[in-house]
Amino acid sequence: MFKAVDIDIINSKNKKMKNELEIEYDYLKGKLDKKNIKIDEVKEKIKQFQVALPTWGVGTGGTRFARFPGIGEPQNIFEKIEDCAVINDLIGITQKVSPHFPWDNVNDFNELKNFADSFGIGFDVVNSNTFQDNLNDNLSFKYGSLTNSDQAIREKAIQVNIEAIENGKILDSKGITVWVGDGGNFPGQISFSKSLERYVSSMKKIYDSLPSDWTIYLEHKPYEPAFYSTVISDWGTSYFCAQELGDQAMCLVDLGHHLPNTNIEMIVSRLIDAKKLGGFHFNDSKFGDDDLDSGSINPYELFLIFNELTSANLKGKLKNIAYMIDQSHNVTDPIESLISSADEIALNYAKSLLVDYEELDHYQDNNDPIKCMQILKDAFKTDVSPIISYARYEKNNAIDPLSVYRSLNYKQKKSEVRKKNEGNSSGIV
Ligand SMILES: [Mn+2]
Repeated sequence: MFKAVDIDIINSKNKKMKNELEIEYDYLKGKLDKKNIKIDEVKEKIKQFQVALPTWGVGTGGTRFARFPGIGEPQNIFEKIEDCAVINDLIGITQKVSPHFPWDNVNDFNELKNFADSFGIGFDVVNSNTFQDNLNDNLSFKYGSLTNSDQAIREKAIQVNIEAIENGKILDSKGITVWVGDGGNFPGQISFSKSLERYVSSMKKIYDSLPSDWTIYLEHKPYEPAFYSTVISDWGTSYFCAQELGDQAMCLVDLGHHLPNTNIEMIVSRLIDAKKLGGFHFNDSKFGDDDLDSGSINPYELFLIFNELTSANLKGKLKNIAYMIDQSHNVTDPIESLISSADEIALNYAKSLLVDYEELDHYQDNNDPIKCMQILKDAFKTDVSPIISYARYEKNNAIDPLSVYRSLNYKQKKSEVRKKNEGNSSGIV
């Protein structure tokens, strides 16, 4: 910790802001006291909350039309770790990164682990990529990977996943997320039935390679890159496959992987009751898998998702949920987007902790929709930012991380030492 950002800079900025923060915190404490909510307990939960950063998220993203590289962009996994460490030194709730293989492949994974350790950064769930071709052979993923009609190509896709697990073991990861872009662009192009059967059969081979303390996360998505049908298109298919695989297989909900207006919070509840909710990819969207910053479009949806999680947690129904950000930052400095997104996620988690679930239960059972709606709205409308800022202050992180980050002139300095990325091709990384 505090190798990427000088702690003296954080402390001196905090010193100037502390009085104002205490006034705001005490004011909120007074308001919450009246509702019998103990502000310090909420703050302690926020201090323990963690959400993982995606290594691909610190590079400038792009659309399928173009990419506009930023200055001082990280060019390899080591530089990505450095950027993630800047974020974590400032906000303290992002101690782990989630790598993507083979994008983040290195020759020596022990060296990578030691490097990350020196920044106080650990490794969360690993991700496998079989949605593009990475090796110069004739086995292409153009027509699918784990579900390809050619067994040799399926075996190659399985191998990519097994290698990701092997890399993750050295990095002390405890899970792998599998998302496949497999599907069809035309009616009749693929057999729905055969492709699902091949998926399950391929996944069973990957599942058999899992260490006993690992989880495999299945990520669904309705469309893109395939635009007519996708093999793991929705939570129902994901749940079916996770059941087929066994106890170590769980479903992962990427907020952007749903059609517009889908009730994602209800899907969350269903998966909790089915004991198959494993993790999240946080982002926001307006139309599709837009990969916009968490809470930037529909913060109320984010709150309602945490509302389901917190309510289930109080009933003892929740365990080991892997929280991760999965966004593409096309027009912002990715570091700024990730600071703001992690903040938004923590804010909405904190708001869910203000809900009196016994009271909500009471009004639900007594068919009082207005009171039910108001209970949730009251929590959502409460400005809990002093809690988040105070939690950061007590962990020696920045009260106002964005202003500290901007004062560092970090990307400008990095642009003088990092190799310039001339690439402006499309694609997410
Ligand atoms: Mn995702």
